[in-house]
Amino acid sequence: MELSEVVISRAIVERFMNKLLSNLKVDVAIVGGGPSGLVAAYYLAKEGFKVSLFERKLSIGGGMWGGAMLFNEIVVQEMGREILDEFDVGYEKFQEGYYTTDSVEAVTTIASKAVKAGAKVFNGVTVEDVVLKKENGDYRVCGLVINWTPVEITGMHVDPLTIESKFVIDATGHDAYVVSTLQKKAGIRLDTKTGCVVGEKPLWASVGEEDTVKNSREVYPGIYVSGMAANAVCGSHRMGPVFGGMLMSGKKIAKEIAERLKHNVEE
Ligand code: 48F
Repeated sequence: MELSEVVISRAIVERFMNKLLSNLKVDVAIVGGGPSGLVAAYYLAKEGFKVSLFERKLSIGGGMWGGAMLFNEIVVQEMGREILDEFDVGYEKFQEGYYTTDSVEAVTTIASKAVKAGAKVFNGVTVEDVVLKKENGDYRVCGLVINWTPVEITGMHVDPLTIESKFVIDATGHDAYVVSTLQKKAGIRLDTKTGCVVGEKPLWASVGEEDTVKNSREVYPGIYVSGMAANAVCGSHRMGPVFGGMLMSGKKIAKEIAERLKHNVEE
């Protein structure tokens, strides 16, 4: 069969446009495709909610690919083992309470489960801002402002598009980009001890890991933080190449958001 270049191009353009059009209004818009964002995407999509995930880079997986110092193995402590089991990620016991997994297997398996569960991933897309509106007298985050990453990198003056969502998750890692931008631009008070982004503390694995799950929550109406962004926003420690907390943080907020979506957002 003689292949038609026009058909190939039309197939891509039409399919992508349909995907984008059907994701302009979603239940949950997730920013960042690291471990916490991908796990949250999986659990929410599995419950039947409409979930889209926006990732600045071409690849999803965030900080998992490189293990530690490019040694591509990651450690998951007892806390996160249930996620490895649920996602069917192969792992080995190193010693009591410590498990290791090949980081490439972890990323590809977790990402595949999230996508197969129905989450739509838009890669090469940078979230530059949120949509903030007054609803019933109170401000609430109602969506995302997105643009192509090459537009951001080249600094071209090109206006963005917007996504409407019932909830946003900032899963952008150490920078906590979305919540930091919201706080700076809107001058609002976050639900943190200072009302602002408190900032990340130096490395302490145990405390950082426990806190990343505790801190994964709604920090302003309509916007949740997860993973390392949760500790950056709420002021706790980084934890280095141990991933149980990241995985469990995604599961925790997915459960909370799912409950709220089931019982109507405003409760
Ligand atoms: O950093 P990242 O892996 O986030 P995480 O889920 O996990 C943190 C761990 O990888 C590691 C750690 C382990 O204990 O501390 O650091 O908290 O993934 C964040 C993703 O968000 C993307 C970024 O490219 C990365 O893939 N991202 C960041 N800012 C934006 C963004 C943005 N403005 N728009 C879209 N994607």
